[in-house]
Amino acid sequence: MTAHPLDPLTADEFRAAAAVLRRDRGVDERWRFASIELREPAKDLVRTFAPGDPVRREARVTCWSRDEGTTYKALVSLTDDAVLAWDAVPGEQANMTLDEWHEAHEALIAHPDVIAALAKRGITELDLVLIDTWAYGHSLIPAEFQDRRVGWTDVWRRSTPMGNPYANPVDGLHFVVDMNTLELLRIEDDAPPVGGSPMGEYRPDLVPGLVQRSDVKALEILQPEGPSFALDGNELRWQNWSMRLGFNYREGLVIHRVGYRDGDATRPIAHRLSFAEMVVPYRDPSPDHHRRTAFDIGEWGLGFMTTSLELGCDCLGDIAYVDAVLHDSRGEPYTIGNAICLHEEDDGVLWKHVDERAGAEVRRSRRMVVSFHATVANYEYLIYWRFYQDGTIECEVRATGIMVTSSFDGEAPPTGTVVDDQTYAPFHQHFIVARMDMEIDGPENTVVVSESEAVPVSDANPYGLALVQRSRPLLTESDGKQDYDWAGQRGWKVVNRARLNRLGTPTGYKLVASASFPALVDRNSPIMARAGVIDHTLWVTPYKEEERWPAGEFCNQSRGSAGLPQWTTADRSIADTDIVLWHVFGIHHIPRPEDWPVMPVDTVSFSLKPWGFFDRNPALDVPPNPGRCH
Ligand SMILES: [Cu+2]
Repeated sequence: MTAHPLDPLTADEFRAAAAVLRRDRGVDERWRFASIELREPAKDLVRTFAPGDPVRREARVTCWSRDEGTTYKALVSLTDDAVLAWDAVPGEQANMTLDEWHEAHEALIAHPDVIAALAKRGITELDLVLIDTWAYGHSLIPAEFQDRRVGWTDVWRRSTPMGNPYANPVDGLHFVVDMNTLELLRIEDDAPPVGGSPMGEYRPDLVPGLVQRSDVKALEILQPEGPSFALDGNELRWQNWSMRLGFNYREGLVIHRVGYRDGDATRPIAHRLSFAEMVVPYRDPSPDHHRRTAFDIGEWGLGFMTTSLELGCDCLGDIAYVDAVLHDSRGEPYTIGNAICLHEEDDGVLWKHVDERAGAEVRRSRRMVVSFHATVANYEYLIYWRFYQDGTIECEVRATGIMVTSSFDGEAPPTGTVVDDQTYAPFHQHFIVARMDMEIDGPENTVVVSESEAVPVSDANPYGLALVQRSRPLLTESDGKQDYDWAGQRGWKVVNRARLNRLGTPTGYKLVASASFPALVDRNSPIMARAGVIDHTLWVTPYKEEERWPAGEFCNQSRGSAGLPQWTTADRSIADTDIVLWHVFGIHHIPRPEDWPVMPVDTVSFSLKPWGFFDRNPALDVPPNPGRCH
């Protein structure tokens, strides 16, 4: 039984979606399912849904035949057991699948030419070799392979069976592989540098001479009365907050229907929050790195990359976990246990004042954390959505894991940081695109850009102290392409101009950006053609159901221009309408020596802060810390 129309697909529903296409469209064992996901119902149906209402379920499916090669998109009615749409998408490659990644390794490691190339470098223990397939962009694919589904591989070598493969790059050796036939198309075998002897291990038993510090005492989080949140199906409620949790192959965690109870009513803030793309161009033109322009979401999928969490390690406290169900490339469901972590955290002081007569009033801040972790080959992304008692929503990303490295002889290349003996980590960038389908007090919202301006000295401003805010609404999509500007402290508010607060101003939420950086990419580069989204801090579009992927639906081998750059050429109105906010943020990663051999988390974030959404501080009613303060 489906409890709510936004609940993710169940294992049975994945099976049913695949079965309908096998029965009605001849999808046989030679096909792969790239993705199966819920087609979310229309927003007005969701808004008016009441428990017990009938629910119609539909699945979107992308699949292709390994023999014929054409990608197909299907819409399947699970309720009616029927195919509603079946469209060929010639010239596009579906996202990569984990099955292909594993199968490419198996096929290549058994190939005599691969074995010979490894032997030439003195590598004969094949069990220690990892062949790691990357997707790569269309214009970089050799002309004769352009019509194929291709992968480009790195080769890594473990020093010991449990050693870190990314500790030892097999420099200059790459395979171009047909992902459908698993045929080895080409070997790129450049003479490797002599290199040095880097130490790239991080497991304590493998780090020579490592003595773990002995002065770390136990730290336990106790919640004797249990947590303050409640999970009912996929609906999470905590203090005044409510939201629904979703999950799919591509975005991983999706948070729907975010609302805040204010008096008797729950006021909507966002219809849907997720990460819609992550683009990671490596900024090193050397043959070992020039094809590295990963679309971690569009090519690989944050959901597919999600890993299980472990109590006491990943999350601390009174935890509730939510499992996620996804599917393999045969359409068979599988479960990622403990995929989403729900817990509360103490967050220091929320507000405080000491009065000489009345003494101190101090409240501790607590936050509700909804998180998940994805491992994308060498890298980890830890994603935290945090909801605070003062109405703030904060989204934090922590990047950790192992950096890609190469060996060098002589001078280090200027496009990386030396992190070990004759070993460098190339500069690269992680552009994350948060998709925020906002709904401040209702669907019709407007974005206002505000900047601070110093007023010149004049009779009215004799001391030059006056500072004013200049604000204007963004009316069309071309207006909505916004860049961060530190000098003016530029910021953006999503407001509902039809809903005024006690002070007579529109209710709103402000996007507080703190991790924006310029793309610093040549306009004529292939990556800019494929990922034009990285060119702005903010994009605003009117909501359209099919506009979900900011760098295009099919990023794998994409040629370019799909997604936000294309949609926004229509220059549609974005005033007083159902808008989607796309925020580009991330890490301009100039590696540090300390990022090696495993990176301490590099943390970036942004916030959505109430700005006139409430009439005053909404956290006046937070009581002193139970049992501690008075
Ligand atoms: Cu990085």
